[in-house]
Amino acid sequence: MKTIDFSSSSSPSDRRIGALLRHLTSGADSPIAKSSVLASPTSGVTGGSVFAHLVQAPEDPILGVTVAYNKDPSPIKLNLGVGAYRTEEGKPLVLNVVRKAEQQLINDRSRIKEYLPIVGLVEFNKLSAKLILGDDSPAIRENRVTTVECLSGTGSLRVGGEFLAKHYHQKTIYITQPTWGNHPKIFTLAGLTVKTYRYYDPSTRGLNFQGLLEDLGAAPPGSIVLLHACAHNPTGVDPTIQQWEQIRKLMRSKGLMPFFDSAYQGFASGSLDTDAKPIRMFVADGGECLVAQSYAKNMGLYGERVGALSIVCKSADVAGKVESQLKLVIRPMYSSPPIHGASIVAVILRDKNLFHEWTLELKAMADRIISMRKQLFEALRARGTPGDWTHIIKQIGMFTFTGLNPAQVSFMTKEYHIYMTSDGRISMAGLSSKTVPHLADAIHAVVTKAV
Ligand code: PLA
Repeated sequence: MKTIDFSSSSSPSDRRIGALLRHLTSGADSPIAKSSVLASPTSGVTGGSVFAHLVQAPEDPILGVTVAYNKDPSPIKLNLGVGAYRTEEGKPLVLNVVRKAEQQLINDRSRIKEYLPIVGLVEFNKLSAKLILGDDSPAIRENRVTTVECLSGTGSLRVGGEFLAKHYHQKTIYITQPTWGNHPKIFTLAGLTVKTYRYYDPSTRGLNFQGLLEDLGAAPPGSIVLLHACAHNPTGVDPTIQQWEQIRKLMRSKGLMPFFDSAYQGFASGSLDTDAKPIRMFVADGGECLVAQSYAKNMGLYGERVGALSIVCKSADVAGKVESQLKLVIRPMYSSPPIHGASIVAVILRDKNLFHEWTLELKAMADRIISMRKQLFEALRARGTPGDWTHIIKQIGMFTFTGLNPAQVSFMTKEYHIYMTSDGRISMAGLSSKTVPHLADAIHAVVTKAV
């Protein structure tokens, strides 16, 4: 339908009609107002909502656990769902070094709140690439790495996924079976086809290395492969360095494209360098890869949504073109990233003393998680709980993949107010010496009960 703008017409009679229309439509009960509003399904006057047909969507399998936990009035409730670090007192932790960095930022009156460039805070990007690839990385020295600040790990994966969907010749990404529940959704929405490769063997509660090699060996040449850099989520099972080397050789021989998800650098071993080793092995061979970094866990900056996507290229020339195209992905998605979280990270990474302090705080978090593993294992042993629970101490990082089934999880939630994801994953970082006995009691009850 063509609409005529009477108000701007040069004809006096048209302008009069325009004025009359405006007059008639300005009153709520004017005939024209009523009829035109009635005809509009989005108006407040007519009956049903245009969204009435929607079905209630289920809660997110991980974040929904917190929603359920928050509704539970029980004083003994325990949230082991989302991977968020808690202190021995069960409280969220803001790192001391983060407080110091924030104070520095606040004290600096010259700081402004202008938009960042599309690629984010340039200093943060440089420091992030160094943190993950190493101070002495030849790829950085040769300007072959392009890094863009993104919205934490999730945003980095999404931007990387969309970039690949647009510009890479292979549109299939292989992800581990099982994996973090958001991976398939992120990559599907980014425009890639998602397939899985074998990773975890429930019978050994360890790595199915043979299955992994077979599946990657059978993937079409050039396929993208998502690799958890360390502290695999949800299983806590990582390849050894020797196995990583075999994976690298196989992938390079088939031209598979590595896409690393590094959400837990420093959380697995307590050392930033050790946890970055698999990535550095791939970069050292001169080949290309993508790396998504998150500062949510290792700097405790969960809600600041700060992360980075690095793409290691064969030459500086290619890296420049890649960056120009990444900007075209980011600009219509969220325009440019936030300034605060990236500034905190930059302050810490650029200052030797703060950096050192951070590594100590990070190690303390990693050590507390390791100690929780030992305590839970001992508590089950003390109770004579049937089954082999050594995987609790063997697995790495934030999570233990207990092997409990959904019915057992649901029993523990109902009877013991312990909240965890239905796949039996528990966040060791949510546990404390005080709550270990309660969890051990619940596990003991559920495995001796034949739920
Ligand atoms: N990649 C992996 C493997 C993750 O486990 C997570 C977070 C992310 C990326 C994304 O983290 P970010 O966007 O916050 O940086 N996984 C959590 C939280 C800790 C979540 O589900 O969002 C988890 O409980 O699994």
